[in-house]
Amino acid sequence: MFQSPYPSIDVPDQSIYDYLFASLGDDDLDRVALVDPSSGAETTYRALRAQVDAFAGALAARGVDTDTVVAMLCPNVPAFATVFHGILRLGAAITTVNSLYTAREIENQLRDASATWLVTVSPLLAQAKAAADAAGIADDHVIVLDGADGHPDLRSLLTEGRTPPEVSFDPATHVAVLPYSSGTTGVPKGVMLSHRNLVANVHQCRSVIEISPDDRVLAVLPFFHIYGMTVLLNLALRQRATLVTMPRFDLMEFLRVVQEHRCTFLFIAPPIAVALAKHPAVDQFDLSSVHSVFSGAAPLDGETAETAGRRIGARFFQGYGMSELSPVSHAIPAGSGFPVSSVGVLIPGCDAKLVDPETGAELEQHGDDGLTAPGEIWVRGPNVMLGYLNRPDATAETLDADGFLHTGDIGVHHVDGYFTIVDRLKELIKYHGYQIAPAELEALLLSHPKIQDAAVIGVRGDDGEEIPKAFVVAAPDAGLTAEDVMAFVAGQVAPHKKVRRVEFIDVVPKSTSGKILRKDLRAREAV
Ligand code: 4UW
Repeated sequence: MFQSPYPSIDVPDQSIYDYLFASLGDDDLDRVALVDPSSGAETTYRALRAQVDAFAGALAARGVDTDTVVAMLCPNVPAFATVFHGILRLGAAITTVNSLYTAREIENQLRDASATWLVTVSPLLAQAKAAADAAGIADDHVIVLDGADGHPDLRSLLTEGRTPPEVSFDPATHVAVLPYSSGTTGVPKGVMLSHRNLVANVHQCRSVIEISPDDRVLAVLPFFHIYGMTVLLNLALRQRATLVTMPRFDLMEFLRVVQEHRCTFLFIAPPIAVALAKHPAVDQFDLSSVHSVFSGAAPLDGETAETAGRRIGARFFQGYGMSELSPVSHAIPAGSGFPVSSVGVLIPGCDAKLVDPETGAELEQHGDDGLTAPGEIWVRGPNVMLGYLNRPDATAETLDADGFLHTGDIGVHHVDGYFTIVDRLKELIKYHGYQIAPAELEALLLSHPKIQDAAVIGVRGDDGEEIPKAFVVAAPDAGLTAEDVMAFVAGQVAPHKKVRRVEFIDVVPKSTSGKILRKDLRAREAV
């Protein structure tokens, strides 16, 4: 077993609200917590806490309590922090929805999570309302932050000036958030993360990812995804840094905001590292304020990161995690000198095993190259999820009796203490850091009247990025084209889930028990 090189930590026995806001000192209150570059509006920590309390009070007055699940369909705007922490303060649970989701995808999540409230913004109201109507959520439970007829809005809720009630729950067992993840297999499932999971992961990260109160942290990674949620909305706010919010990624706008707001710390996914390394526009901006860039959510090419780092004069780091780990388990510590192609060390409080997927044997010996053989990474720690919502079987397949979470990722360990991710065992596909569950696309493909069978795997696109490819068995004489298949899927899913390549085959390879033999399809791609 491998252990974190850091001393063990005591996770405070608190709600995430108390951990972030009850601990605010007098010196922190007038610091700027959030900046909205579109208006220049700033929110101090004092104002943020007051808004969180007022929002919690207004929702409590409408019956939201520790049994309520609230869905959030909202891009990165400063009010996200108010709503998110206001709901958590009441002990209600939040399920965050990808803001690019279609009505169908939103409805699925609302239903699966049993959400009875939805918070959104007016540009997303059409799909939000269609989904809410279908899931039986009435308009007075659909809050439109910037206002829409017939819906509560943020300003009116805050100006009620209510005080939130005292609530009590056990931070160790009470669900705080329900992000959705497909885990190692199947369709997306609600990942039950407790208050303790969220508090733990921030507490664990604080000594490794060194954000200071003087940092201006760019918040372009979405708050609805676990990476942005924990590292930006929780860790950066706990460190009393300033978050500069961006509702969507656009390279020119990204560069302009970094320059104008003198951002110091960037959290990115690998495609942004590629742009920083290669795009000509980067030289037209003054990015000298940036000292650190952290990449995660998908494999980062070491050379690309080094080129980008030299070009903008910043240190590049990498972290690794997954929704089920709240999400961080590994990160490169500042000053460690570990290669940026690695994911660094186990954060405090985490243990890990590397397990040979064929034999189940634990891999611990380092070879002459300083590396172990590749094995599946299993992680244990206070950040490991409670389980999947209403899915005891999937939970049991992922979380073992000793408390280890089987990540489905293949890594190696270096004798100096760092890990490198080398492959993925599970079905999951990542497009620009976002999850795609092959099982979800396969079910959708099978709903097409001219498709008899289908299987989806991740392949490398022309630019080396992972993309989903569908293998389709068409009905005889169907006259179905690859374009038809792609258009059929594109009409029903968020853009990142689009099928980007199609191959027609005679039969989908399956095991005797009917499971798709994805490795056979992968082998077919390799030749
Ligand atoms: N290299 C290769 C990586 C890497 C990776 C993740 O959508 P989820 O559930 O969660 C995430 C979390 C990303 C993240 C967490 C904490 C952190 O510090 C950081 O970087 C600073 C990023 O994406 O997807 C989880 C899956 O994404 C893949 C891997 O397959 C994992 O199981 N993944 N990070 N550095 N692959």
